[in-house]
Amino acid sequence: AQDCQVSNIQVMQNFDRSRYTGRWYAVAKKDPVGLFLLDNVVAQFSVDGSGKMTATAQGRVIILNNWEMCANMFGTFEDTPDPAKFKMRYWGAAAYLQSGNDDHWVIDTDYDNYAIHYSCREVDLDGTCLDGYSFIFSRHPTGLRPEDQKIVTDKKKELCFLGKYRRVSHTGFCESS
Ligand code: DAO
Repeated sequence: AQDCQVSNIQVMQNFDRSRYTGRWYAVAKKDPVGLFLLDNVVAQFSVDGSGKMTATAQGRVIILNNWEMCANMFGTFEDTPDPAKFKMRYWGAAAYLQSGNDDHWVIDTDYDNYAIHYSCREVDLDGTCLDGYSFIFSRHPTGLRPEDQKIVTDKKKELCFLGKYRRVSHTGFCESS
């Protein structure tokens, strides 16, 4: 069931943002054009007093050609009519880090083990995604459980990103800096 039309992508049904809160480790990533977060990517989602979703994220980045650092990022999420589709405004703790406004869709999650995120930054004239990125998240720093791998592979295929992901390693880089 994949025609690669961004408008036909199925997202998580009845997404429950409060069950989604807490720490998620990125275990795989499909990069956008001009990739930013390289590895050691950990996101922490929260729901504030008014029910709005927010997040912080860390990850190793290389800026100004050759300067390696751990980026501290912040995101706020604007709700849309679909509970699993958000508009994410994001920025860095330092002005030279990337900032922007991206779609942020939760494609699938069991809340306790895995989550699949998707963002298309640019839809092509034919309705497919020209520039997008996607994170596969795990609650476990060690990676996905074997029983979640088939679900994730099937979803990668539905997103038309199968074969475009790379593994995101966790070396402790952002714990020491
Ligand atoms: O890494 O190439 C990239 C694109 C990612 C941009 C978004 C980073 C900031 C996210 C903040 C909180 C969200 C999970």
